[in-house]
Amino acid sequence: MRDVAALAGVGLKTVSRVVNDEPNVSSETKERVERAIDALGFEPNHGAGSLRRVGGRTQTIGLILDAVDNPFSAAGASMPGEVGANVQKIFAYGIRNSFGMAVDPKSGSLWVQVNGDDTFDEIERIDAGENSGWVQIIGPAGRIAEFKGIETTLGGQNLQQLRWPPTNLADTPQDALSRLFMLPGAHYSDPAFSWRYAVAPGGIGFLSGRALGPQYDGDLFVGAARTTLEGGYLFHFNITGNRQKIGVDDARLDDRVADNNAKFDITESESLLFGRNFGVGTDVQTGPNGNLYVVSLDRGVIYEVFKK
Ligand SMILES: [Ca+2]
Ligand SMILES: [Ca+2]
Ligand SMILES: [Ca+2]
Repeated sequence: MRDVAALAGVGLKTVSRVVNDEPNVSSETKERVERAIDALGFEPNHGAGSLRRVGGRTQTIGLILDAVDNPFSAAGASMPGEVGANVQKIFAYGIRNSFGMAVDPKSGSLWVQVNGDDTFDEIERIDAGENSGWVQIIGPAGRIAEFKGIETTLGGQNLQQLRWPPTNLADTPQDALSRLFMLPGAHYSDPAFSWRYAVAPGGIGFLSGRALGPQYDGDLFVGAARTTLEGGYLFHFNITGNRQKIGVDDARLDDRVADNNAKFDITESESLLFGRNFGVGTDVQTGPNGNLYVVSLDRGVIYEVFKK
């Protein structure tokens, strides 16, 4: 409003009179103010203006917040410079290596796939402010001993880098949880599903609609990043009615962990197998006709999955 007054060469009160269509303003002055309003793109805030006119009491509490959808807005604001600005952009962290991300069409929740090194690939529903645990934890926190046990004995006995060997991992869930770097506003949660030994999931996507039958509406499909298991599997997951968790049919998956016996072993994932020989599935989408489409990177094709 000050800028409008300056440009029009009038006082604030005059601008206010024009904005509120009050008398005692010459048509020439009114026109000048209106031109300045147009030039500056000024939009009067009548709510704010009314505060003064009703004697300062509206029975309304004003609250000034920045970026309420950002879980680390306050944490970032307390840190200097670019560090703070970047922290304010974080939605979730502690996520190791993800090739797949999808939004649940029924709930709006974000789901991701996480690749471990040799152990505990994950499927996760990611909330604002989540710390998924890497490097201290992957898979359920209660399985920390298996994570450490396998990574310290299998293959290169490392976590695909040399700075931080798996011998550094905690020995108990409590110790692992206490070591997590928690920004103010962060929380840890276990994955919705994981595999004890890596099966290298790839692209993920939800089927939206009943084109494949009502039983598949809203279900999650997971492609493979490697062709070792079933020539590139397509796994299928039911989501629970409240859209928060994965539903299972196999009692061995009640713990939401496929306890397979080696990398790329199907043990405990048999009930999830929906298709095979999709190659490296980098994307899974519902098409305009409601069918399921899978992008195969190594085959250079897009597969359409439809009901016969
Ligand atoms: Ca995790
Ligand atoms: Ca390893
Ligand atoms: Ca299990």
